[in-house]
Amino acid sequence: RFSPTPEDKFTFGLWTVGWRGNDPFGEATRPALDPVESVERLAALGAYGVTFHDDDLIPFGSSDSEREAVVKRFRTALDATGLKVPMATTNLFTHPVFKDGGFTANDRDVRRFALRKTLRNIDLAVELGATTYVAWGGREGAESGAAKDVRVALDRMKEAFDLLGEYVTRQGYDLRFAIEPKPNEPRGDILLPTIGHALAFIERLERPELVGVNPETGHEQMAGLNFPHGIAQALWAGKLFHIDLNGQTGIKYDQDFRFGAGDLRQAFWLVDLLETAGYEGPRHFDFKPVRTDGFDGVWESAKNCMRNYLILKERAAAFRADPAVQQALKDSRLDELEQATAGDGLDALLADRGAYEEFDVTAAAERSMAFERLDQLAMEHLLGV
Ligand code: GLT
Ligand code: MN
Ligand code: MN
Ligand code: MN
Repeated sequence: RFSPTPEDKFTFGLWTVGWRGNDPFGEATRPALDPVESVERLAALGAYGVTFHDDDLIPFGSSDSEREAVVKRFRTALDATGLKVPMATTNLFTHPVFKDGGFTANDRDVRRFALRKTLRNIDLAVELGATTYVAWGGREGAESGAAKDVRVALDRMKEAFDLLGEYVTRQGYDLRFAIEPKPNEPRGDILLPTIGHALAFIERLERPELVGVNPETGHEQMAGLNFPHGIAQALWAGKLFHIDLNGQTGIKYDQDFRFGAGDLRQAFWLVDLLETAGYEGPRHFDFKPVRTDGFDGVWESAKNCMRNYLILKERAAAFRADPAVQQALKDSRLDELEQATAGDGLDALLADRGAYEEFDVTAAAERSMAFERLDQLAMEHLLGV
């Protein structure tokens, strides 16, 4: 029970289990992990796939022959374990050259390098079978006002995504992009800080159909936002191309806890949403195993990201199946929300005296919404009572 299989479509970034525990105040607490070992262990735990930044797999600055050897060894591990690579991404944040960003760095030569680095890894991503390419612009931003002309930087950001879209179209690749929003950290303020900002940006691109979002639990919560609500809007817009699941407790530094830690209620509603809304993409974990632990904690937390998802999936399904819940949903008139407000048309609405002139506002205001009972039922299902 609660043991995953590849059908559950759980995936992990190589950089998650491979995080060595270095933070702004301290050095690494764990040695480096061989990507091949990560592939083998994640497969043994029941994962479906792995994802990677170019530099997670191929150390920055490797020669072409070194690159080839690394990729060959990685591919052999994938073939042996059956793990898939549904997504890949570019590291445009670690090397000092990206200190002012990649696609929106003030320096034009840095922007051209960032694009070439991305295009190069897109070729590899497609070769390995990826259909989603994530773009997290962690260094795209500023610490001070005059340092970045945000409107112009957005022009450069658009230029980058338009070029990437042109490239995959020309190559005939089956690959879509997913922008990952984050409000801050490592920059003081990052461009495209929330799901909403990213969705609005995408509509200005040359090929908006090629670009969606990859929201991360903790990133929206760092902005004080409700993650399931953001995911619901991304689904509503047809833009949930990918998702980064983890844990966060409120507005503070990016905690990247394992999924299920942090805001447990939002995790419950998120799983309920993903499992009922027809989201078919990978359930991708982007977390950092706490730096206090050794590799025991790394594999324990990787296992438990999946276990917690499956527990919440069971709890959410039990909530939806409970006749008392179904009655409570009716009492709270969720079924009425599904009815069009003026399916009879604008003229009928204007002619309907009951809608305004004769509307009993006092009686309507007195109707209880009965939300407290509904939420207590949810909580009891979540707690397994
Ligand atoms: C980095 C970041 C994550 C992004 C990854 C993709 S890398 O660890 O903190 O949220 O998803 O670039
Ligand atoms: Mn992420
Ligand atoms: Mn994060
Ligand atoms: Mn992260």
